[in-house]
Amino acid sequence: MKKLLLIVLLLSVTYVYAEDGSRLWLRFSSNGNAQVTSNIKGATVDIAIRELRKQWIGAGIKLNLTRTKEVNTLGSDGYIINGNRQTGISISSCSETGLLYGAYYLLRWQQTGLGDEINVSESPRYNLRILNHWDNLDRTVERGYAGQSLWEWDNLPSAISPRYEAYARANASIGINGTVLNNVNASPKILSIDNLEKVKILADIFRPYGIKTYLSVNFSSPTELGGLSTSDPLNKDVHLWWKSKVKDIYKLIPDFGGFLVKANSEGLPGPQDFGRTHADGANMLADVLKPYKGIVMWRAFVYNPNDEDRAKQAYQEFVPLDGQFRDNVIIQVKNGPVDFQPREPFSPLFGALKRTSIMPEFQITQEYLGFSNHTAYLATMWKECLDSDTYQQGKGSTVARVTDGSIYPQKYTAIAGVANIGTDVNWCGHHLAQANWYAFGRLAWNHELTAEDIINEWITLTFGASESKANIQNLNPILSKLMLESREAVVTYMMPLGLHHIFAFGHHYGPEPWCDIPGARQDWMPKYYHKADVNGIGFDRSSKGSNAVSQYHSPLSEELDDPATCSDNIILWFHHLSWDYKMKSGRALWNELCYTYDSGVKQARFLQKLWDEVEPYIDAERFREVQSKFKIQTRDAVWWKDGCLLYFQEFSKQPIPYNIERSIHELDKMKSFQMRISNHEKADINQLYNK
Ligand code: GCW
Repeated sequence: MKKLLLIVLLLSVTYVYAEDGSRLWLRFSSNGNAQVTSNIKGATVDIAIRELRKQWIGAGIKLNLTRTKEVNTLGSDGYIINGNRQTGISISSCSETGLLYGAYYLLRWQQTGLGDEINVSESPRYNLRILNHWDNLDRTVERGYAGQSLWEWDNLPSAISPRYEAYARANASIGINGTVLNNVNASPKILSIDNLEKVKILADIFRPYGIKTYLSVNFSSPTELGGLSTSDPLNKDVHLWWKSKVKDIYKLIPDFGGFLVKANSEGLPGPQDFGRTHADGANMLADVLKPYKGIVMWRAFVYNPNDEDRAKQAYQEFVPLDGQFRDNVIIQVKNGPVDFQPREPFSPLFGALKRTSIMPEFQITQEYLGFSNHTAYLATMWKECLDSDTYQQGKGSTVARVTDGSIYPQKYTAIAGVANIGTDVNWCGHHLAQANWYAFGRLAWNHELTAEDIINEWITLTFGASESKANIQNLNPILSKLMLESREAVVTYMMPLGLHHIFAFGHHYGPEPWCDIPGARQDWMPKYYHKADVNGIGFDRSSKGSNAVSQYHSPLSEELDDPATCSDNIILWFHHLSWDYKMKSGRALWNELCYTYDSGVKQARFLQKLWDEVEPYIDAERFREVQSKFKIQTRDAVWWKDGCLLYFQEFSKQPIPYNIERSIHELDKMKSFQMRISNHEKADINQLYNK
């Protein structure tokens, strides 16, 4: 009996200290001993007090949380913190949420060890910082690689998973203040009363953490759910149906955030089915939400299988509607004009819509960046987009500034990230992918932070608590180098020189530049994008081709139009170049392509080596799990290089330079190989390589 007890005890100790990644970056000490007081009471400030009491180290130190109108200028989420670690610190804000954000700032500050004096004043760049979950009611997650959906629809509203609150806390700690619970490919059923009662429970849990709940809606809901004969936005009954639905929602969730809508895109219904415009559709919903201060996030991800270059279509569709949207409509625009490729130029809609609110949409889940197998720290990619100059109102009109209200007045400013979260114990399917959730929140709060600032902070918070200071000092430079170079490595072996969308049809994991499905939509086929032929490769979007360059403002349009000035890392996005075209390096294009793929493989190996270097400085569990992911990533990089080079060689008809690595695969075998990965599964690597 004693033995058994001992075993149970040992097991529970191991369990408590197992580094399974479930605690994310929230590893503050739990020996708090400060005195925390506040001049107000409330559910949100109570969380701030609880967090600080539990985690702020400083016996006898007073921490004071004050709600005061004096800091109104910082907006409702902003705060001021000042004081001294030794003598006492005060946080002031005009709202409870501001106090909660201040508390998390303080805990981060304690953890990252920045000295004794504190004197900061913070307010977010975007008012609405929102996660989009592509979660379905059956708990599958579209493009999700971290298990099932967190939302247990079958058990709600009665059974409540402790993960709901943990999720809210993690988001609040990085300033995320909104969540769209369900997939933009929305089932009308989400709006049934039964489901809304479940949504209410989640909203109630998220509310004290400052998080508003939103839903994606299907534009045909009046027909599909309500039984009406039409969903025409200008039809009176349709309007009344939405009005009463919205009333029901606000009865249950008085601070409901609003709707996200994917309409007339990839087969989903929308106002154009009734001869109406996107503005007609969005405004009808905006009008019914307005009395409750709800908003509509209307996606600009639209393209049709016609002769027009897919990359141009969203701009063509939305620019003529500029100025026609209500002030509670925000057009949600993916960072690039095609679809979350590892590198895209920014969408030309940024800055071009001058009288319409617009918000960036980033993809945190790695649909086109190796799922949860590859390491790709995405803050570098998002910064590339946010810092891009649109020139729309002169030099310095960056994507960040044309969306955050600095240049154009917007009633609401917002930013969205497609979540990479699921039921996996470590939340994201890969320990290092947690950094992307973290980075999205931090950039949404302050897009001026650098990718490097954010990763250093994340490393200290995520690996710091369980390790000694000395370890963190050793770990930080290696891991931060790895993370900062990781996305470029993925770009280099997946889409060198701007080659894009050559992913395998269906799952978007591996390469399939040869893919040809008779009768399939051409703009879903890799050949539509790479256009390889005996003369050369690349999509001609110059003024001699589709002229997509003309959608960018001068001088960028001219820069992109000329291959001599267009950056090499995106050159085949904008140009079809001959195989012997002389690149800026002096090499012919074919050789450059070979060298670039090869350097992608080398970069993947380098990341793998860097990871092995961190072994002495982190726990064995996370080390091993990530190490095995790097094996997969490196094998995949070789697969990309071999598959693409051997295939494109059929067109270039030139040898692969001898000083790059020999291929280890046969093209015919690669071509006949069908990767059987469904959207909802992780890539099964045995399927990939053992065939
Ligand atoms: O990239 C495509 C994805 C779809 C997704 C769509 C979108 C939710 O492959 O799975 O659907 O984008 O953003 O609407």
